[in-house]
Amino acid sequence: MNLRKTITEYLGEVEEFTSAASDEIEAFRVKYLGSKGLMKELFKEFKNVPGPERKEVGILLNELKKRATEKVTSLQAAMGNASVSTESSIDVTRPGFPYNVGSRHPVSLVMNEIIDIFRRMSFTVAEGPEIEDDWHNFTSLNFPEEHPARDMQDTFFVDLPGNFALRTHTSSVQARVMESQEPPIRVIAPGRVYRNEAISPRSHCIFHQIEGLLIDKDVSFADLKLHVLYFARQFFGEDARIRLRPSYFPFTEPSAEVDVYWGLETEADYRITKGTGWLEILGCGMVDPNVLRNFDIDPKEYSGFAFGLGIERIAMLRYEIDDIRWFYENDARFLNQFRQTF
Ligand code: 2NM
Repeated sequence: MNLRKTITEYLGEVEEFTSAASDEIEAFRVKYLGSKGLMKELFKEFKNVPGPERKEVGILLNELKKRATEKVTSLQAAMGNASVSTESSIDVTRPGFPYNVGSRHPVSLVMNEIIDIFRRMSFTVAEGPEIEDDWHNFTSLNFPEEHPARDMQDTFFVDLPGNFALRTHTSSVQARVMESQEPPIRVIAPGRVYRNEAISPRSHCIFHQIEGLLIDKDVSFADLKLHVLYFARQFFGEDARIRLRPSYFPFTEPSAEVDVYWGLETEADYRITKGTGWLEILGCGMVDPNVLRNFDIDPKEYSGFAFGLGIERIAMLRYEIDDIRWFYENDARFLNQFRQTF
């Protein structure tokens, strides 16, 4: 092996090598300077070089090592600078619009729309804890001790000292409002509630409600009807029609369920309204005097109405969503359909 010739060839190769790719530069480094690399091999070979040539070959060998090292250092430095400069530079050719700012969840969209309607009717928004005690979630609201809602089957109890559960409705927020404020009261309580129910296309153990409460002097059932009708027309359109059916809730007497007329033209209308043309949108009633008394509000002086509606139900109608579970899957294909661009 003519070592001098070999080294000269490698010097040429080192001279010509160039790359901006980190893996190529690393391969070059390993080839020349790695622990089993060319330089190791050539230095081993150097031991066999006869005396008269040793000085010249030795100088060449050191030169090759120096050049290879310099090459790696300079290419790595250039690459580092290049990547820094692309990251910090702004691509002025990128389109500025549409600008994707993500999306609001359909539950939030509907919740905000309903909140806005009641804000315009001078209701304020109240919030409260999701872990509630028995008094605020049940007892103060006239739920008898043996009411089925208090059962393990319906309520998620929380393993804390005291009698705590995940709130089953946002009425617990209204309870806290009545506890801390004097009438007149006009509040809505939007929020997440929990019920120990089997999960199906129509129901989930987590969902969202907006409940409303109005207490003042001389509040009548006619006022309740007026507010509900006004809401229905704001939300479903100016020509919306409603009907009230008698119902039962522990905290209201009398109580009613409210339907909005949906129509009965298409096959889907038949399916959605079960052939009636009417759709239930909320429950409501006059606040039971027992509830008022629990908060030291005199039922002879004051009366009030309350209502509650499920957001997911309304959102499913508005956006034609056929399975409530879509709301909690965080599937981007679902959520992106509500994306807004600016
Ligand atoms: C409903 C139906 C009827 C309701 C009652 C109260 C409170 F706290 F004032 F007693 N808040 N919300 C109520 C009444 C809720 O949901 C279907």
